[in-house]
Amino acid sequence: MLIVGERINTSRKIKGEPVIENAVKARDADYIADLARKQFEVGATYIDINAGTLTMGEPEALEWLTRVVQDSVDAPISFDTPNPAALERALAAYDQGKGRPLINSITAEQTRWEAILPFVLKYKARVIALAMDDSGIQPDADKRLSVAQELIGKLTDAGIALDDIYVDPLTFPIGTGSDVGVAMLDIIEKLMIQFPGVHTIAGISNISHGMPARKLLNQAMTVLALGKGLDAGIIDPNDRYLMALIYATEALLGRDEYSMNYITKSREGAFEGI
Ligand code: THG
Repeated sequence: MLIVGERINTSRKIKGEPVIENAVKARDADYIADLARKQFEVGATYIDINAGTLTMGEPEALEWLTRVVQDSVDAPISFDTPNPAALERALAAYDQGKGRPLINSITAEQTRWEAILPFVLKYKARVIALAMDDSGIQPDADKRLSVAQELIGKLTDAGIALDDIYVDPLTFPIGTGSDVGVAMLDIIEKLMIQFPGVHTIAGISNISHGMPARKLLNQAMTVLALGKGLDAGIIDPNDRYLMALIYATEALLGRDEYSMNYITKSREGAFEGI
C-alpha cells in the first residue's frame, strides 16, 4: 500500500490544541521537519502537507511547508489544497528531484477542475481525484461511482496515465448511516475491476468521525478496503498498530511476495508489543 502521511495538517489537534497550526504560524521548521522525518522513517512514501485552516496566508504557508519538508526528507510531497494560489506557490518551490509531486486534489466541480488541471499537466504530477462534482458528494454509491468514472475519463482524455490517477471514493462518517461503509467499499471494488491500472486512495479516518474509539474503526476499515483492492491511503503512519495490520493484510492478500515485507518488518521490531 502506498502510504501518504497525513500528520502535517493544520487542522490536526493534539489534546484539543491546534499544535500544527501554531507551528506553521510560528514558522517552527524543527517541529515540522520532525513530523516529516518520523513519518518517512516508518514507511510514508509521500508526505502530505495541508495548511487549509490558514484562510489568510495559505499560499505562503504551503510554500514554506514545501521547503521545510523537502529539506528534511528524501520523499515526494502530496500537496493537499483546493486553493490554486497555494498550489501554484508550493509547486513553484518544489524540488522535482524529490520525485513527482502528488496533487491532492482535483474534483469534477467545474471551477476546481479548470483551476487544478493545468498544474497537473505543467508539473507532470500524479493526482488524487475526489469523487464529487458541483452537486457535492453523492450519498448513493452508484452515483458516486459514475462521478469517479467521469473523472477518470476526463483525466485520461487530458493525457494523464491511469497509473498517475488516484481515485478517492470519499465517505460520510459511519455515524450518519449504516450503509456508508459498504458504499465506500463497493466503489473501491468496482473501480479496481473496471479500470485495471488505476489506483484508489482514501483518507480512511473520515469514516470514524464523531465515533468513539476512532482508531479501531479506521483500522477495521483499512483492512476491509485493502480486501477490495485499495492500494493507497492517507493515514497516520505513526499508528504502529495500523501499520502492522497493513503489512499483515497485504501478506494475506498475496500482495507481499513470500511475505518478505511482513517478515522484514517483524525482524526490524515493528510489531513488538502488538
Ligand atoms: N482525502 C484526501 N485528502 C484528505 C482527506 C481525504 N486530506 C485531509 C484528510 N482527508 C486526511 N488527513 C487527515 C489529517 C488529520 C486528521 C485526519 C485526517 C486528524 N486526525 C485526528 C488526529 O490525528 O488526532 C484523529 C484521528 C483518529 O482519531 O483516528 O486530525 O479524505 N484526498
